[in-house]
Amino acid sequence: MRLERVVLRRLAMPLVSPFRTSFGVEDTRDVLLVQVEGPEAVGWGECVAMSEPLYTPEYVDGAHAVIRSHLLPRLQQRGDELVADEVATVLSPVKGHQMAKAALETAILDAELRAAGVSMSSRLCGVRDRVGAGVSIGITDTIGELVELVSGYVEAGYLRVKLKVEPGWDVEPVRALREHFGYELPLQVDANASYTLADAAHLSKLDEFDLVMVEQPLRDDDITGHAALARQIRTPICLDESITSVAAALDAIDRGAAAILNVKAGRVGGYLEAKNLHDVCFERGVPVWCGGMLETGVGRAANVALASLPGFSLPGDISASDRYFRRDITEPFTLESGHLAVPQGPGLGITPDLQVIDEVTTLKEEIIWQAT
Ligand code: OSB
Ligand code: MG
Repeated sequence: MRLERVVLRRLAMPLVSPFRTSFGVEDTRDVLLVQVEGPEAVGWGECVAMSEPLYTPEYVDGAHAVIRSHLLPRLQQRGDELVADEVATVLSPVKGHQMAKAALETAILDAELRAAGVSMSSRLCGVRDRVGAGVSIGITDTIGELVELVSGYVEAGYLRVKLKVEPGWDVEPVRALREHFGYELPLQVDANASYTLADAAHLSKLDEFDLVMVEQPLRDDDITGHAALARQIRTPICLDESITSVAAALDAIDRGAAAILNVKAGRVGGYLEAKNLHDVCFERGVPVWCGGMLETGVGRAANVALASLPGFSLPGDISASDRYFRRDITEPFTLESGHLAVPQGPGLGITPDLQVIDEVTTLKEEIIWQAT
């Protein structure tokens, strides 16, 4: 793939409402957008790293720096021969930085697929033309506020609700949602690593509410703890933060630490590795679903394509654009009977709106591609 220019942009995207988790509050999404340009096509990738290193060690300023100083120079050494399939291998000497690597690989893959006229969904061997939409609900000040918020999403047609929890905000809000919405509503919780194994007895109080899963109750590096917790609670455990690679996933599955996996391309270094992760889980009969990171239309398009693979048997954190943004930087994704349509056009199948992008751009850096 011949490339001539890379544009790195930082966008400030105001969220429709602040998103609160056990690790912090976000009211503006600081997006790092990667655009690669060649004579045949332009490709886009969104880096999902957040402003602060609280969810994972990566953060957006760090991702920006590692792309500029370490990742792009390595890719440029491959010259015109560079293809998306080898991006991960070329970048593998650089440890970690999966979200930065994923954004670059996605942009190059998108350009390649656009030039070839192939959609991301077909490249990943997707089998669905629409995917089930779930919604992730941040921590609210009161239970009344929570019930009102969830009512709106249920009325909009979301197929399942994920509630962010933390010590002090768990059993009572879950009880309130079950009392209000009944047991038909698929409901799950996400702790973002805010408990310890000493909380096992407390977490077992969630068992009576018939949750689809509890996501990442313990620390990222505590696979042994998750396996021990799995023996003490009935609610299935899903891992998110812990799953940084296919190898980490197999380890967690084999040790009984995870019954379900949240697949996020940014966390494992790209959509091609995310597909590999899906494939090993599918082979083993481990259900997976597509996680989200408050993406704009660029990242959302890629997530929807990923979720079209056959093993994504549970609704993902794939919401309509208006769940997060009043105005998206692509044509908005909308909810139709609880689903989002899988883009069918070449590459990501969306068209970034340069005028809207310019309006929210806080920093723009152009790099001439020099095949060294
Ligand atoms: O843990 O899944 C998570 C958002 C940012 C960082 C981590 C997580 C999340 C979400 C939101 O839960 C998912 C979404 O709707 O994009
Ligand atoms: Mg999570």
